[in-house]
Amino acid sequence: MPETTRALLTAQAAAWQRILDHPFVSRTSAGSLPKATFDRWLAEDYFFVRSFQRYLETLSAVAPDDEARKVLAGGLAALAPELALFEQAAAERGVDLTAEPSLLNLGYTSYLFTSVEEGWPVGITVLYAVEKAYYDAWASVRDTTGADTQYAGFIANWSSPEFAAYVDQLAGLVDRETLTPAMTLAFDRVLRFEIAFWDLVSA
Ligand code: MP5
Repeated sequence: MPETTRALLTAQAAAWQRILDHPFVSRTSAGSLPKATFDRWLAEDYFFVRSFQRYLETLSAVAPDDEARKVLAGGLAALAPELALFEQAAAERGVDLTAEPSLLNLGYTSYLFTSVEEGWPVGITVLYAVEKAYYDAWASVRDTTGADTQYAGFIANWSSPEFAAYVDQLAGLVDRETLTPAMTLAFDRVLRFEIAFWDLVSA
């Protein structure tokens, strides 16, 4: 049922555009993002990704079959090099990765865990929304930035052909489900969290 992801994306077209048009994204592309803003994102997102790792393990435990478990295992495997990328950038930039996360970040990551309790269709919808948002945002940076960007590692991490294939596989898992109001709400919530996360680090 490819119409499930199509319906989710169509209903959220305006919010999706706000992610792509967010000043954090456009300034990252233009090379005009203040260092402090990127550094704030780095520390907040490190906390997010470490929580996300445990969330993905929790979601895998309720995956309905081997196909789904295999896709999620691929996502989990990518997180070790991703965390290493954050740690290297933080060391180079002098960022403290142990800083207290914002309440927004705690809310977003808590919501990820809560969503698993709503069952697989909502859980996989949330995962798809989280990853698709980052794929589209970083693919936009990739397509609009210069070759001398300092963010090459992060662009590659979320906009590589491998990550694109992973997001497509997640879409395939969502498209096995019939759309429910709970899935629509979960998708909408993730987008609101994503926009608020960019707003927070840019403030
Ligand atoms: C992702 C992220 C992508 N790193 N941070 C936010 C706020 N949203 C989405 O997740 P992952 O685990 O880095 O692919």
